[in-house]
Amino acid sequence: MLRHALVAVFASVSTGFVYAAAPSSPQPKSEQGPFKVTTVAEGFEHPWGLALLPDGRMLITERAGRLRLIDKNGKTSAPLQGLPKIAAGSQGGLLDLTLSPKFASDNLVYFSFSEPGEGGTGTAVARGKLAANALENVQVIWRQTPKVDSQLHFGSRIVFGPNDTMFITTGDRYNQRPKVQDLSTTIGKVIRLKSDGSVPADNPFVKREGARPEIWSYGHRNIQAAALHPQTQQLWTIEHGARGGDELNNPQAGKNYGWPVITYGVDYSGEKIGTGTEQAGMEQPVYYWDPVIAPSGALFYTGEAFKDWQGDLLIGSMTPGALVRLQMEGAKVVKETRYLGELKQRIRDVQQGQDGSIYLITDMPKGKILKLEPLAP
Ligand SMILES: [Ca+2]
Repeated sequence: MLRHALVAVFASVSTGFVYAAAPSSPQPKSEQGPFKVTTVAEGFEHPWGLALLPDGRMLITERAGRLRLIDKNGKTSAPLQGLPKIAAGSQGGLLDLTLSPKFASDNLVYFSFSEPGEGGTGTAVARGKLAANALENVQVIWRQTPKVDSQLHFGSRIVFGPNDTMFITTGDRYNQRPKVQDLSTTIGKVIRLKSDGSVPADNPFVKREGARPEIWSYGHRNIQAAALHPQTQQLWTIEHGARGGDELNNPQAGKNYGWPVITYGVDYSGEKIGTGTEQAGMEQPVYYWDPVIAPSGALFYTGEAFKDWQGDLLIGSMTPGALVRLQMEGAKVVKETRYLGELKQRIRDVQQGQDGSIYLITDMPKGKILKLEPLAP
């Protein structure tokens, strides 16, 4: 303890800052959860995003570029018509989807995808009106700039916030690290828009010359899990590190989350990345994982079915494959628990049903929709 205290004192003398190093995962073993698991539907090719409709139907994306409806009996539709041109391949394709907060009246579905264009591909977000067998009037409302020659690290979760805002998470496109700290690009950023795609007047960089006005926060590697906190209405994100260094963040307006300058991981080759784990002007993660969980899909649980889980953050893990539960006290993680490790499935998205049951999708060549319900009393 004394030694740590001394190190902290010297650090504050030498740099003028005292850092609170982020707490890391204790790497818990997967345990039996208080639920039974059933398969709702199956046979999806690398499903990526799931949305639960108010009438009991579901919408699911397949990375290969298909969007399907699933009725209440688990019957799956043919692919819906009306999607834009999608650059499917490697990690690219049709990715997240989410319903408009006013879906009951506007019938709008928002989705993210890898868009082909001059220079390569880029993450994009579009919206369209759900009809019986199509999305109608599809309109691209945001495009990542610039498009680059890469099929990796597209992000991309869509999360609605308060006051008609929406967040879009992105990635560093794997081979574009220098652009992540560059505010003239939207690579490695969290984006904040109005629901029609326009830029909110109170975004942090709207008045900074040379910066993209839609940027909310920067210095992110690849964010494939994100959720709005039900009480604070703030965005929480979980991003992929390289080898080690997956991070939980609570991104604040205009702040720099460090990639690729600071990280708790190393490169896949074992080589060091950046300068270390801490630097002035760069935020520490709330929590990090090493080894990684490969996070995708997240929500703050608010249901009645699993009362003990209310307020907890549930995250899909693709590697080793689990449902990760973080118990929170305010903005701090107090406990990590893992479930479903025995399935050895890549959990790609997590959604909550109206009755509090939890729906997961597995990112596999023949992926499934799984439903978690409480064990009979
Ligand atoms: Ca970081």
